[in-house]
Amino acid sequence: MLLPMPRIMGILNVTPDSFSDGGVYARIDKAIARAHEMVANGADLIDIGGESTRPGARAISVIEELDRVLPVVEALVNCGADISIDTRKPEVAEAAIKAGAKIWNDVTGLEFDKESLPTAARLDCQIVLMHMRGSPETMQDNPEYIDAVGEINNYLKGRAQAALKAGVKRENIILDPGIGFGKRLEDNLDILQRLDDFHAHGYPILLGASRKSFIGAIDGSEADERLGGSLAAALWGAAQGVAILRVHDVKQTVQALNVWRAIGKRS
Ligand code: HH2
Repeated sequence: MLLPMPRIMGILNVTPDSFSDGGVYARIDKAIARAHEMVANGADLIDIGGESTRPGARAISVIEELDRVLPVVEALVNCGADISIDTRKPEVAEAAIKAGAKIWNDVTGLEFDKESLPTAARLDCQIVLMHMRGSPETMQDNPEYIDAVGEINNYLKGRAQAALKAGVKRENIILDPGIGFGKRLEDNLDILQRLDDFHAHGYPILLGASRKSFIGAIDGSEADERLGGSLAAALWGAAQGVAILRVHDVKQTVQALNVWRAIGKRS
């Protein structure tokens, strides 16, 4: 049996808390070196983000975000992987796509700004529409669902319809249930358990479970101790047919997938 191989999206956070040392150029150099390392390790896509979406994270201006991400996008357009820009701001997405990025990854499902939908249609790039309950500032304040998978799936269907209505091409849409964004442990586990349900609308699925706090909620581990849990979630996602895995640990994820697929070939 030939098991599927999802595309690997390596995470590149160009945020001060991720790359704390040195001035701007040192930070950019470090970010670029990290991206090249991920490509050498098998990343198909590099997801560049300049604004942290951690619960309670501080929002930053368009200018500040562009200063952080644009030089990195420009330096990486020919790095051997497609560039994705992780932003909720249409101005940032537009500048990055014009600089050569191929994907707009929007954790707000194109809801953050009234210009988001028309900009997405105009840019004619791939769009990741992710589900989040509330905003990064508020999302972990007692999120509650009656049927997490059903409610998230309805939301994603609605956002895909809104995107289509605005003129986004069907083949450009990718959906993401948004692990950890306004979800309790049981909601994250339900999403993973029923990942295949998100294929109901016929769009590719992206899964971002890498190092997320639901792993720590299971075993008490800190973010830098969650490689094993991240690999378990990645293999689970691959078995459910997700198209893209968003990960920090590219090399280890590729190895896990290669071993899993080699075993699968024997049956
Ligand atoms: N998760 C994070 C950021 N962007 N985009 C998509 N499509 N799916 C995700 O699950 C997702 C995402 C949060 O993770 P990380 O980049 O590690 O942290 P931070 O936002 O604090 O930089």
